[in-house]
Amino acid sequence: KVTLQIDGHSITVPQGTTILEAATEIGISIPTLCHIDLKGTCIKNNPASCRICVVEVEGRKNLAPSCATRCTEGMVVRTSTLRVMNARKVVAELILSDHPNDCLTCPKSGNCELQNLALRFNVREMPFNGGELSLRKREVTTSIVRNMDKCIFCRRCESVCNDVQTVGALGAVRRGFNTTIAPAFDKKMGESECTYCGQCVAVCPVGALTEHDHTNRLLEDLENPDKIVIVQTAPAVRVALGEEFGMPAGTSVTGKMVYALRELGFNYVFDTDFAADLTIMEEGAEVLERLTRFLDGDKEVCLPILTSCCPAWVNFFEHHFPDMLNIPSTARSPQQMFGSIAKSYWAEKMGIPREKLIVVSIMPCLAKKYECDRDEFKTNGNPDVDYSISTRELARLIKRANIGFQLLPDSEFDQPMGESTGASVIFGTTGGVMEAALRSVYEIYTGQTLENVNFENVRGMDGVRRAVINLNGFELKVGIAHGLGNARHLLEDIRNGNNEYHAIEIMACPGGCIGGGGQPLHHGQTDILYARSKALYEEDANKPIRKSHENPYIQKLYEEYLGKPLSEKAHMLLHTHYFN
Ligand code: HC1
Ligand code: SF4
Repeated sequence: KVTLQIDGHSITVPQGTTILEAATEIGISIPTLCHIDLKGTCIKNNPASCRICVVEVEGRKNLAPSCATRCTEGMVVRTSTLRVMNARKVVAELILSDHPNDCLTCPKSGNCELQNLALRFNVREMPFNGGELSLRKREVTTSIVRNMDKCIFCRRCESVCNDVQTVGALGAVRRGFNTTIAPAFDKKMGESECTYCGQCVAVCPVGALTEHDHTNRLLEDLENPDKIVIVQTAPAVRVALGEEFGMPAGTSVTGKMVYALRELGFNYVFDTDFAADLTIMEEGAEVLERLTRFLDGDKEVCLPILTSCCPAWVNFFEHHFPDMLNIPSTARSPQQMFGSIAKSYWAEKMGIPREKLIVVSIMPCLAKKYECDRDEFKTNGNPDVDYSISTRELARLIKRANIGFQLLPDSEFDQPMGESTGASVIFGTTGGVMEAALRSVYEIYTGQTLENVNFENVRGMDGVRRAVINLNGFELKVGIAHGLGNARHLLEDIRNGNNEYHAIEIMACPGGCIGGGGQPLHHGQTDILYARSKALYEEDANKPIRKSHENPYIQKLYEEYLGKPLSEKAHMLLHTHYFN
């Protein structure tokens, strides 16, 4: 342990603690820009390159970057002397000298860390402006917009893409004034191995990486009298949307969200959770089918089975594990199952022609935009889900439509595709899909009622988790990974023949969908992820039905339309195939 003084306060911290960490512990908030450390996940970037966090250390001539300077015994630190404040302001002014000053039209305005610092440092003029501005590329993909003239070289995106996701789609290319952050050889993101997970967007402090906004398209559709516009909402959206309206992280706003969607003009408000229950029916049946074959001694059976609801994960394994495409479940994601059922079963029931029906999804995710656009989810060019908007886009729409979100009453989803169980709502957090599957697989496999539906041993935030579930004497070994780097380790193990699992859940984003690239920005605070996760488990606990196979409208859907899980019709509408 070492004891030091920061701004006159004495503090004792473990060896190795940085000045920034020590200061944070006693409530002194030193400004940062390039630094990010999402404790409890592996999201971390600490190049100490921006110099915004400098402090004075007694006895040292130069100012020290607090994010990279370790505390030592007897150190005396000052974080807010005039010299320090002026140095930070000059650093901000220098960054701004090569940054477009179009804050008014920037998609990050109001949520931009550079803008916040300029305000905090009282920057009132641009002393270094007037020189040449570096012109860098703009690229629009289905999911992400890359506006590189706004890039400040914090390298957060690069760290998250390389170290956390192990995709390696972003890095510095070219030199000097022409340097930019891009895929290798300055290729387009759309031509790289980018999975559209959106984690680079989630950590970008400025407007260099943002989502592809579909809100104007949606407003036009909602105005069009020839269209019936329906919406589905992903599990993770309801526990994060409130943050955009000043509510504490982890406030569940399901009822207000439904009310707001009706106010916006959607004809029907449905729930992706309904389709998550349907996913469990199909994926659960696949698990049981493969297990039965395995127990019968079939040597050809593919185990472990991997979940397939996360589109960035699907993209990742298609690129990096093309030799293992037979392992993942063939079940489509809940988003796509919803679209498929809405444009077949429901549209037929309602007498709505396919071309008249627009299906929109609200997702915590940016890869969902790309998933909507995949050819295998289209019929004669018409997508099952027309497009997806993120939690942040929905919040912007609600504000634009003058809806006072905080004061809204609760409203209920429409039926039948608004009915869901507790099992489906936990899909939004890491481990939730596995837990939902276990609740159904257990009962169907053993024929016994599961009294305690809480599988605590698959919950939590550790990057890779293992659990053994006793199914009437058979030990089912399950694994859970979140973050693509963790997933890669698991898959490489399996490729090398070290397979200790029967079933694995993988989500691309740290925390699962609650930490998706389309969620309100966490600005490096891990507490937010824990609060969102806790709120999902609370919603689950408060649901009258907590097992997917007990959803009465899912039972009806099979009776009236699909027959049984893995039937020919179910295969056609609810399953998919993978490409390399
Ligand atoms: Fe997800 Fe899923 S849980 S992928 O994380 O399986 O995005 O929330 O909607 O499709 O249900 C996301 C969340 C979401 C799907 C479901
Ligand atoms: Fe990398 Fe994900 Fe960003 Fe693509 S979206 S560049 S995979 S972090």
